[in-house]
Amino acid sequence: MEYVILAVAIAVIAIGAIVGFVVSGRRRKTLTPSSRVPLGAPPAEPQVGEDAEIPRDTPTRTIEEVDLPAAVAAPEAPVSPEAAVTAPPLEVPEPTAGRLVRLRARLSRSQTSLGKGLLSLLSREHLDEDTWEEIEDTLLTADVGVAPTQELVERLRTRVKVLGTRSPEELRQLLREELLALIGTEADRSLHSARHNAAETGRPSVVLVVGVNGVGKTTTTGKLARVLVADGRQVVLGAADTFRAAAADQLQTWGERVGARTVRGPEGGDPASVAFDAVKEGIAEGADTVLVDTAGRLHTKTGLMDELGKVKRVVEKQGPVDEVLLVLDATTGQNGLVQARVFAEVVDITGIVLTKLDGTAKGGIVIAVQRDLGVPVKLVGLGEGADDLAPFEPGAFVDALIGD
Ligand SMILES: Nc1nc2c(ncn2[C@@H]2O[C@H](COP(=O)(O)OP(=O)(O)OP(=O)(O)O)[C@@H](O)[C@H]2O)c(=O)[nH]1
Ligand SMILES: [Mg+2]
Repeated sequence: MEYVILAVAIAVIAIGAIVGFVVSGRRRKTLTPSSRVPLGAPPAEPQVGEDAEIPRDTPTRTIEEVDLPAAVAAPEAPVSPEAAVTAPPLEVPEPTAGRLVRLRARLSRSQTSLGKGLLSLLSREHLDEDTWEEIEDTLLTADVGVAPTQELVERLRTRVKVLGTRSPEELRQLLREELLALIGTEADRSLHSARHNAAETGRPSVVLVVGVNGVGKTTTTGKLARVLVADGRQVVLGAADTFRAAAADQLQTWGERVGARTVRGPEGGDPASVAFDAVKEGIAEGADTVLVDTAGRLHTKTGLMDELGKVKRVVEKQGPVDEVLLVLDATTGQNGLVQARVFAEVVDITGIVLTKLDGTAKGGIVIAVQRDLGVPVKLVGLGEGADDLAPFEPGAFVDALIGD
């Protein structure tokens, strides 16, 4: 009897458990669909309900997507719609053709003492010795340099004598020709910044920008990046001025404005290794040009000059440096020549950038520095604006000096 009661009890418990399980399962089945597709939920936001099902400790896709591009993608990589909202729009630099003509007003304002001064002196009725001396002084004051000044005065004397009567137009033409002859129209002033022939090396061109502190190296490197980008080139910048973090920031800001990547190293790091990495990056990216900005250094500190030599040698491990641009501040006049000579001993300068020509009457330095180094002026800086760097054109420069 006891066994019968026990069996009945077990049977009752087992039936109860089965009924409970089936009911709770039904309840779950009826709840789930209603929570996934809420009735009356706006069709525009179906993902709200889906998100609600994901446990809180599971990372959402949105976070992963935001992290990844910052960690691995290049700035030049196709921009995702989210990034496009935050990234500043790239600037479109002005075309380079005819920039010197556009900027000539700035030049002539500060150079009147040279060109216009010479013209008015040559137009005097009596060209006596005192007047010739004044002409000479005008040229020397404008930093043309002693030897070129004497040459020019000699040639002007001879030609004026031959002329006899001197109309203002004849004088202008004569002066134009002689100044042009002094500046030279034959030199190759093009910047060697094009990518090397893929059949040969397929490397980018490498441009080193050197000069003492404050002359405008970083500004020029930034402006040059814009010039190259405007011409359709892909540019990588190397911040080899590692003395101050601010120097790399300054360069990077220039680069970001036109979409050029900046390779930088730790503050106080080895400038040569940053320059090396920049070229390596340029090769990896298939860039056209790598522009390397170097530290402004006092030419009297031989150790620092040695370092510049090292930067060049290390870069050359990956191929030749195509262009070494020496930046000179035109307002420093003859002092610039002293600097130029020191730099020329350490690195083979291939081109000169004369900055701040907008703020000086000493445009004659163009003539003096070319003479001294035997290296052409390739670019001139005519202001602090982003597009105030112009390819140097002797004709347009002389026209700006004397007016046409
Ligand atoms: N007016 C004028 N100012 C210029 C020109 N080029 C550069 N500058 C200014 O000169 C100052 C120094 O320029 P930077 O490019 O920082 O000079 P830097 O040679 O890199 O200086 P360090 O890195 O300290 O050696 C800045 O205020 C520039 O805006 C120019 O052509 N005209
Ligand atoms: Mg700098």
